[in-house]
Amino acid sequence: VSNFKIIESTLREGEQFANAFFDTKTKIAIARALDAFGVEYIELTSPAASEQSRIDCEAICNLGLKAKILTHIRCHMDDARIAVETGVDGVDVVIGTSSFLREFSHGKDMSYITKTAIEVITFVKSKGIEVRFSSEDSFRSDLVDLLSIYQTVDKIGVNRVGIADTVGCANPRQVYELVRTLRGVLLPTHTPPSKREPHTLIHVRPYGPSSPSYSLPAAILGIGERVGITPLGGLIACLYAANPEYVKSKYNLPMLREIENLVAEAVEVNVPFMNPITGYCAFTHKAGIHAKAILNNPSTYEILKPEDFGLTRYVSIGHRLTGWNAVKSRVEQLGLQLTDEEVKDATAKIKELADVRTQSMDDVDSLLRVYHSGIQSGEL
Ligand code: HCA
Repeated sequence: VSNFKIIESTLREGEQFANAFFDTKTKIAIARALDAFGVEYIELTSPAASEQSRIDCEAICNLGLKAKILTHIRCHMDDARIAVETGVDGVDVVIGTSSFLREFSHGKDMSYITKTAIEVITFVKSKGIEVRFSSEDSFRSDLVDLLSIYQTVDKIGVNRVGIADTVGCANPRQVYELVRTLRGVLLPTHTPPSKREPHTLIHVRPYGPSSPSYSLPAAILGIGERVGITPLGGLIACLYAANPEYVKSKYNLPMLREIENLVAEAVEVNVPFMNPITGYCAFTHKAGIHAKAILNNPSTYEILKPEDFGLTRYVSIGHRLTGWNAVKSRVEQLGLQLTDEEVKDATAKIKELADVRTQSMDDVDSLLRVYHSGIQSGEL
C-alpha cells in the first residue's frame, strides 16, 4: 500500500464539529503541525462561509507550507469565484446527488447539477488550480446518475473524484463495489496504460481501499459534523500495519500525539482512552499469557511498534491476571536474585493481594523487595 495521499480535514470537516471554534492563531498552529507531520493536503473551510474564513484561508496559503492547500466549496460559481482568489492549490467541489438532498437540500435536478459542475470545474481549471468533484450522499444516490456525473467531470479533467458516505450507511463491501465500478468507468478514458497518470484520484470517505490511487480524508481525533470522520490516528494505524516502512518514511509519526493534544485542547475534548495509537492503554499488556509473549517478542501482540510513535509499552503486573514470567522480568529489572520457583511463589502472593485490590507498581516492587530480603535472611 503506497498509492495514497492524505487529505487532512481538521480545518474543514473538523470545523463542522459541534465544539469547534478555531481562531486564526489556532488554525495556523494546526496547519503548521499537520504540515510538519507530513500530510499531503490540508483542506480548509470554504472562504465563502464568512469573511474571517476567507482571510484565514489566504493566511494559510501564504505560510509557504509543503502540503498542498485545498478549500471545500459548494458546486456553485459564487463560491468558486471567491475560492480561486485565495491562493489555494486545489478546490474540492461537492454537491448532494441523492434524492434526499436533491429534494430537501438544494432542490436541483441531475441536469442542473451536471451543467453547474461543468461550469465550476471548467472555471477552476482555467485558473490552473487542482479540482476534485464529490457527490454528497453517494451511497443513497442512483448508480446511473453517479456514473453519468463522474464520467462527465472526468472528461473535463478533474484531478480527483470523491465518494462520500455522508450518513454512514455503507458497509465495506458496498464501498469496494462502488470504487471498483467507478474505476471501471473512469480509468478506460485515460490511455495508454503506460502513460496513465494517477489522473483521477478516487477520494473515499470514510473507508480507504487500495489501488489505483486514493486520497484518504481524515481529521484529528475524527472530529467533524455529527460523529465526524475517520480519525487521522486510526487511518495511520491501518496504513502502518499494511506498510510500516513506507508510512514511517513518509510521516513524522511521533508528532501524532502532540497534534492530537493540540486539537483536543482547542475543541475541549479528552483524547479517548481507546484512541488508536495514543489511547493511554494502547500499548499496555495485562494478562499473564500476553505479557509472557510480549516480553519474548513484542510482535506477538503488537502490530505497531510504540517506539516508532515516540511511545513506550507497559506491562502491567499488579493484578490477579498476572503471570510469573512478567513478574520475573520485573524482578530482573529491579536487580533482585530469585529462582524461578521463588518468582512463582512471589507471583502467588501478588495474586492473593490483587484479589482484594489492584496493586500499583510501587506495591509490587515493595512486595518483591521484601520477599527478596526474606529469602536472603532465610526467613522465607
Ligand atoms: C460536508 C459533507 C461531506 C463532504 C464530503 C466530500 C460529506 O460536510 O460538506 O466533500 O467528499 O461527508 O458528505 O463531508
